[in-house]
Amino acid sequence: MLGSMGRVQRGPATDVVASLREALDAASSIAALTGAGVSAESGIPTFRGADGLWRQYSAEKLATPEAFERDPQLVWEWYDWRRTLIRKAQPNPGHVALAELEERKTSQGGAFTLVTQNVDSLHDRAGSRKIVKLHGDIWLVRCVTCGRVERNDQVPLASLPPHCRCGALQRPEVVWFGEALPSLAWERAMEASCRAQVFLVIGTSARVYPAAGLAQVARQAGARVAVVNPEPTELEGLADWALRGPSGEILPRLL
Ligand code: BJW
Ligand code: ZN
Repeated sequence: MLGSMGRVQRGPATDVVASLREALDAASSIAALTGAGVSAESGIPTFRGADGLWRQYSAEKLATPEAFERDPQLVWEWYDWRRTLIRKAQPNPGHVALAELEERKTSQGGAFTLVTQNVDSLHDRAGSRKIVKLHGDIWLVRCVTCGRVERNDQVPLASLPPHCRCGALQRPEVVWFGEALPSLAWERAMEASCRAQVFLVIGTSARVYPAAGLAQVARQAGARVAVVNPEPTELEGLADWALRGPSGEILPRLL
């Protein structure tokens, strides 16, 4: 696209970015909701994009308790494959910019909460501190019988599916469709959304609830909302800023 001055303009206009940057600087409380898109530039496939299929299965078919009951081996193979990709991946400039924004805001005495739907831990690795994980953590496993949760960093898994020391099957410690979100994480996400003056929605299709509803919660509590996504999403309608483009390019421009 050719900008008004005849130079090449990529991504959102400079004045839109500048206006959001000013709002972020002025805010004493910021919350961000991230989704799979924030890790796309690290080489991790999103759920609903063209690259979201694994073998012939859609994520919607695999990320359910029913799929796991029917075929734990298949579901674990999918997680094993994703764990392998995630292990090789590095946080991208989008993850790093969010960690820097938090560092800057908290050093000024403000609040910054990162609410993520991602299970990949790339925000942790980029240095974010206050992270609320709504959909669990791919490096944790839980026994389906005794409930014991432990970390399992093995890639690829030596035993597929993995078993607990009690002998029962383990599952990934993540939230599947039809399952409740961890209640403490949900409380913290609601609190941060209600308190935020600026609410960032980054790299999510905003189709999965209740996470997608947080933007509405924030908006109703008085926050201004910014959406960062290369594609239009439903949330753009309630957004004060819509920044079309990849988060790895846009978020560093907000600093
Ligand atoms: C880029 C980019 C770049 C590309 N830069 N961007 C209300 C209405 C309708 C339905 C429901 C409702 N409330 C509940 C439901 C049911 C259901 C639901 O929402 N269904 C809808 C799909 C219709 N929700 C649930 O079941 C939830 N539980 C629940 O409601 O429980 C109720 C209950 C209460 C009490 C007791 C019991 C039950 C649970 C939802 C769990 C979702 N789990 C998954 C798997 C997690 C584990 C794992 O990772 O394996 O979470 S599914 C999957 O979707 C994953 C994601 O976190 C989630 C969201 O996806 P995300 O992140 O938005 O990814 P994509 O692929 O959709 O989008 C990527 C975006 O990035 C795109 O927009 C791209 O354009 C963009 N992008 N490149 C920036 N470079
Ligand atoms: Zn057990």
